[in-house]
Amino acid sequence: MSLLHTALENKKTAVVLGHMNPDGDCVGSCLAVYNYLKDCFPQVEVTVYLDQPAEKYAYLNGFYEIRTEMPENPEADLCICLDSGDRDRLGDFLGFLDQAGESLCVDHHITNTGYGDKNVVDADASSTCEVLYDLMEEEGISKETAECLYTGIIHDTGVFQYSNTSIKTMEIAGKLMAKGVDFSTIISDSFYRKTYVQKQILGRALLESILFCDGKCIFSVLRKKDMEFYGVTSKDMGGIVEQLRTTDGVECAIFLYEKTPQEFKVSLRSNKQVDVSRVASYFGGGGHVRAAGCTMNGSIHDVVNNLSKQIVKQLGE
Ligand SMILES: [Mn+2]
Repeated sequence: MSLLHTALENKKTAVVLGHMNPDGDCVGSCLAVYNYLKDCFPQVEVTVYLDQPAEKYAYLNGFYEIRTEMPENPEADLCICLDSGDRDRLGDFLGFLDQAGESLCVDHHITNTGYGDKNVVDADASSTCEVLYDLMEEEGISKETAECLYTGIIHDTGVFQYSNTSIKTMEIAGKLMAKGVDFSTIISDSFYRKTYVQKQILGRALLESILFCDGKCIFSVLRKKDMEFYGVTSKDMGGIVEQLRTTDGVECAIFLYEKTPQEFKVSLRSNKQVDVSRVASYFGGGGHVRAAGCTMNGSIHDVVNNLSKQIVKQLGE
């Protein structure tokens, strides 16, 4: 029996938590567990608590059952924490972790601190959904659960593109396809589809991008006044840095947006050579080898200058 099944033994209530600003893997894994428990453990009362996820995930069964407010008395026999590397990532719902009788953490972040009573962390897995698949019994996975798992996998792999995609990832995706998931629609509507203003700011970011370092690096920035003009928030910035990264000849892409005057959120991507997690951690951030981020202060000129110094250092190695 898997740790998920043993953790549910003799439990009457379970809460499912993810991380702040939930992404596709977070929403997908939380609702996968929700659907799986509803089907296979009907005696357990299960509730998902998350910050309001994006409407584009509304096709996932259980989306409208997600609770977004912390109750006064956070209590549960079992607290299942998903896709969250440490306690603080649980955000407003952290209180459940200490109140619950028992906790189970399922994750794929290499930095996971093992904060659960039981932890299933596989840093080689593409996504938390991939880890979850192994904890579930094949016969118990409905089409609805499969749609949730498939969504998490495509979001964390960039539709099977990033280097975290393994043979096993593809095998699991194949098994989920066999459950009848509408993969074309899921990929198109939840991953590639953007709102009109998201397309507009993407276009603007590309139009105003600047190549430097003999075309090996590219950067673009969105200022607060531009974000206000288009009526966009940080949530609308997804995918812009990826579009910069795939520019012909580019090794390293930088995308900045202004959070407050002179304070920038920095996203970094690289293709083969630069370890952007080293660059990001130098400035107090973190992430993965090919995708990382940090927050920096100063003028745009200073921020890009400081970043490029660290990048150029690695390009010369
Ligand atoms: Mn994930």
